[in-house]
Amino acid sequence: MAEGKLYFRPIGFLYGPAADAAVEDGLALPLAGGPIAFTAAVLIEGNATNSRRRLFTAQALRNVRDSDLGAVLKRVTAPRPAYAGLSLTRPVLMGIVNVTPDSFSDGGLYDETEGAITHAAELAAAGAQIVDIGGESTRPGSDAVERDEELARVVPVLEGLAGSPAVISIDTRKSEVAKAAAKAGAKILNDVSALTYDPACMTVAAKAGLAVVLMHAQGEPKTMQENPTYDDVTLEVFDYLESRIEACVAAGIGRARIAADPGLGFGKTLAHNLSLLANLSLFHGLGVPLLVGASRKRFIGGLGQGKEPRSREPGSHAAAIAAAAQGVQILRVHDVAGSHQGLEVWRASMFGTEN
Ligand code: YH5
Repeated sequence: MAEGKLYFRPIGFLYGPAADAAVEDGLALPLAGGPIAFTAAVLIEGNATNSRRRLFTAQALRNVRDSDLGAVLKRVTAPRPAYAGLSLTRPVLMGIVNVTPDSFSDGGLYDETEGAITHAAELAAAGAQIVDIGGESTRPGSDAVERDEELARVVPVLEGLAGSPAVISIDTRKSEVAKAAAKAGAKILNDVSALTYDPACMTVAAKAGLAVVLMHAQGEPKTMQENPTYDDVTLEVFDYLESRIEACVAAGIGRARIAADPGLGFGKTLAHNLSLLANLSLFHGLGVPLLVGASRKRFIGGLGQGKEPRSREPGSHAAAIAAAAQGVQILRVHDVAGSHQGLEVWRASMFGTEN
């Protein structure tokens, strides 16, 4: 059947008891092991420049005899093991902690360190199961930060977080920072270059037993928003993440320790970001947990009004819920308390309050 590669986008989602009942009756299939189920799927055959789309119901899929389809179905429906010790059956919040001079008014390293430790503790108390500590701004237009500067920013914060109930994630592209972070207790390496900026990150993650987040980006932070182009953004991002997952597995980072992220805002126009958001469920075909970070990014303001990052919160909450509704397991957010409230209300309305 397949001409070229086969991609699979689950659609028609059911939640909670309705999902369980439909799976039981063979009318739906579990998305990444549940508790969301999908009742149909778009099969995409081809590549980024030439592809064909066909819609199948979950029932009709059972009559398709194709080994590529069998393999992708297995990846899409298989339960995801715990990631960095966290169960993924409910949305997990990753709270963002920036340890960069521009996020605090008066500079001084002591204030910066204390401020970041306090902020991380507040995020954990508000419902963040992961706190992501970053000492290099990778926003559009940012310059790279020297290794020693980045180490000086993040290591005291990581040390101050020893004993925190949250899983600690280090947002870095540098192996020396990843190594120091692992030593200070970080369990996740969140790398916006998917371990390509500094290839030694791969060895550090494998040796230290870190879980990793592999994020897609086109270009370098400084220039990535100048003229990003794709033939088909979702298929190209999918292929890239798939190849990075395979590279990590080959380097000894177990599949259970890998999460994938389409990298909203990283070398993407508004249209690219919206395509990715609308097609997030495709990425379950990677067979690993998914992470999405839309929080306060420029494209949120590009839709509503929102010039100031803080005024982008309502749109950020909507994006987080839209991602969770497609089964994205981990959401990277600034406003943990607000996101937690929004997701809990969404969950209770869609799943009922029993589980
Ligand atoms: C991400 O998506 N993003 S740093 C520009 C903004 C606001 C926020 C005001 N690290 C991600 O958060 N790691 C960053 O406009 C990330 N996924 C993962 N895994 C950029 C950021 C931001 C940029």
